[in-house]
Amino acid sequence: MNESTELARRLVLALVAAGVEHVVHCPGSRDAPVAYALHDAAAAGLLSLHVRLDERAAAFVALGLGRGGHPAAIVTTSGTAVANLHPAVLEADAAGVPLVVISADRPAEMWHTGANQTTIQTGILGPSPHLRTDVPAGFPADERLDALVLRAVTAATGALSRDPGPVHLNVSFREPLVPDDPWAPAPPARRRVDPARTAPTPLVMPARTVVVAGDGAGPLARQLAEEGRWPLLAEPTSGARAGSTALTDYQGVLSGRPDLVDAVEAVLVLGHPTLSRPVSRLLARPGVTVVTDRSRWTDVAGVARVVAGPVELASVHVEEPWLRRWQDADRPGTATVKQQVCDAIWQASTRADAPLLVIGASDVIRSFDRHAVPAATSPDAHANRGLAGIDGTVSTGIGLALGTGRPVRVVVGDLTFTHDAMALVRGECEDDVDLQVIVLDDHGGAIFGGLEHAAAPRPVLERMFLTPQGLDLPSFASAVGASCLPWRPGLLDEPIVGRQIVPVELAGR
Ligand SMILES: Cc1ncc(C[n+]2csc(CCOP(=O)(O)OP(=O)(O)O)c2C)c(N)n1
Ligand SMILES: [Mg+2]
Repeated sequence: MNESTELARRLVLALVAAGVEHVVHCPGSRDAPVAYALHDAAAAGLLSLHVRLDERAAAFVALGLGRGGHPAAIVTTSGTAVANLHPAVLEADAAGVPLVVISADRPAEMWHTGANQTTIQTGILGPSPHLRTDVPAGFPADERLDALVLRAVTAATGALSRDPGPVHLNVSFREPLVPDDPWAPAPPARRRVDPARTAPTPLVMPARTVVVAGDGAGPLARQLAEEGRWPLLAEPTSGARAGSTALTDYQGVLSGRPDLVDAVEAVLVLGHPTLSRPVSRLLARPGVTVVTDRSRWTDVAGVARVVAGPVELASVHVEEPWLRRWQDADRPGTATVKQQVCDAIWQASTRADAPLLVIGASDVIRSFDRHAVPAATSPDAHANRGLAGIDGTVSTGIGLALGTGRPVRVVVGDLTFTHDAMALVRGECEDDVDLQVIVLDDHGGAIFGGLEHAAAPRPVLERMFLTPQGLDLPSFASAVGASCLPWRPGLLDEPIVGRQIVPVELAGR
């Protein structure tokens, strides 16, 4: 067997052994040894393979797989292909999502020679990868490679470090790049590192506490708020915006009722809150306790006491009127059409067997945050809040659908959609996904019209900030083979079949 084929086959088996069940592959020549090995491994039922043309979108597909609990690897050829992974790698780092990057490279003797498609790929993804290494051509294709891959996957999942994120193996292949024999691999024995276990830390909090649940906080935030009978200020993708203590327009309460804010004795923070300035001000006060399961936490003002999760309340002194005062103050104003649509989508997403929800950055997630009324259960809602980019959102939804096998509803603004629209192209050999993209079209970046830039002269605001793109959504849908459905609330009760674009025309001009 030739050297590159041997290395690629062992690499693929090592990924499977370490628990990687999904691989996203982008075509090229230098990564051909891995392409053949992946194809054979998928044919043998060892992994699910997804092939995508555009590395930038592909990396967000892999990120979406990781978000849905299916840590994925992405394999690319050399050159600019690798640099296209950078946005998703940054998001994976900031949001703590496992992502295993494998870039193919030419052997070191060809670096700095002007050889085709050859650049310096060592460190090309900057400081983001939690483990990064070169795997030179001729690296022993034995248990030493298995161990390296296990280390990389363990670093990606954060099983030991509590710091999940991206890792990068830059693997060089020497020609020949084509296998000279067929391969029918058997499943390798699973190797995994058991996660560290921690007993719950007892937590003592005063009666007048409020709980802030940012992105990814999880159900513990809701549980603590309900045990302590504390108001719960939960973002849409916290996984905690539900139950008897969750408020709807907590931003409105924080801005409009300084008496309540002044009475706060302590703030308990879980997850990564980013959506509102009133919450940022609350988190800059004394008495903030952050509970974190990761080795990172959110404390922009630098004032917080930090407690490693999980936690349990040591003793609870309930002061029932405290919660009631907040609930009485929670009176969302009249909703805009965008906000009404968001609340309708939210309610539909709380039903049993509802599609998974992906929420785009910008004004869209803030519309959910102001107006989505908490129900008995929280939707399974995701957003790329690590860096709050408007890129890769459709691809993230596709990855979630591929990993979970469930339909996904993506709700985005018009610019966020346009940024990642080509992700809706389906390769002719690839499985389709059940993915509905609801595009809240207000002709540009409405968020800027609500910021200080609204004061700019209209032509400046329009050209430099709003930047309407005028994408013709029905024509685009037909160009990529998706269906285009007119918006109506009843649509939310119907099953999602195939790729669908649902334009919602909003007054924006
Ligand atoms: C990759 C990236 N580029 C630029 C930005 C800056 N940005 C934030 S919101 C926004 C406009 C988004 O507009 P749209 O998706 O239509 O949402 P809307 O605010 O209109 O609801 C831009 C350009 C960003 N967050 N991410
Ligand atoms: Mg918009």
